[in-house]
Amino acid sequence: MFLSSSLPVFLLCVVTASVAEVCENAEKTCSVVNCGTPGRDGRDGPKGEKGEPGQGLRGLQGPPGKLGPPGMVGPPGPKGAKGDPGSNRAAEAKLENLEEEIRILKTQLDHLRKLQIFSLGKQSGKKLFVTNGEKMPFSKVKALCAGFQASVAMPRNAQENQAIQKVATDSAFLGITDEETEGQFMYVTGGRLAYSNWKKDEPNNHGSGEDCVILLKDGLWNDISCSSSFQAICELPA
Ligand code: FUC
Ligand code: CA
Repeated sequence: MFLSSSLPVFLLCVVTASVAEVCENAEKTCSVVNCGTPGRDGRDGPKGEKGEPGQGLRGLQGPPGKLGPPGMVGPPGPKGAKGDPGSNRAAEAKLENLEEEIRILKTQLDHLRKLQIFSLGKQSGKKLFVTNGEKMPFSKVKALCAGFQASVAMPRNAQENQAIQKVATDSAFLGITDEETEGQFMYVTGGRLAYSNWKKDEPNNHGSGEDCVILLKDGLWNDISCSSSFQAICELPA
């Protein structure tokens, strides 16, 4: 019944959209009075915003996981900028004084070296043999020479043997022993003998054993007990 009476108004609303006032009035009228048969469903609207998380059966948060392995060391960073020039005057002055002292000491050392070479008759390119004239067991001779960054005298040729002979005022130990292998004489600094000047029938490893070597006054060698005392002669490098 009311359907037939409202339809023209509704149609008017749809078709005559230009008459806004009429439409408004018609809608008002329709909402109250009912404007008849509803139209077909419109298209789906746009998707709505995401909803709030649900309140239902959510589990409790688990314990934190194990610590991971350390990361690799990164490449070195860029070089820093150059620092400011020093400004410590006191330190600079101290350094200058030290440098001057070093210059003086070097001059004095050079002077002493020349004097020593002259007084000991050292020839260039040749070892320097020195002694304090004291007699002592072989172990003491080794320690004495080591204290001067030197070795016990080791003649490697006839010329060196003669040079030691000139320095010695008595029988003197040589830096040669067969302590490691009996009968195999070696330099205390290592290596087999390059030269020898044994006296007739020596080495004989006499008595309870003779592992050390002495240079006799005539320049010949004899093997002797290392615990006996003989003159200490050290050699400094050529
Ligand atoms: C000879 C030497 C020994 C020792 C003895 C008294 O037999 O070979 O080394 O000097 O004399
Ligand atoms: Ca001997």
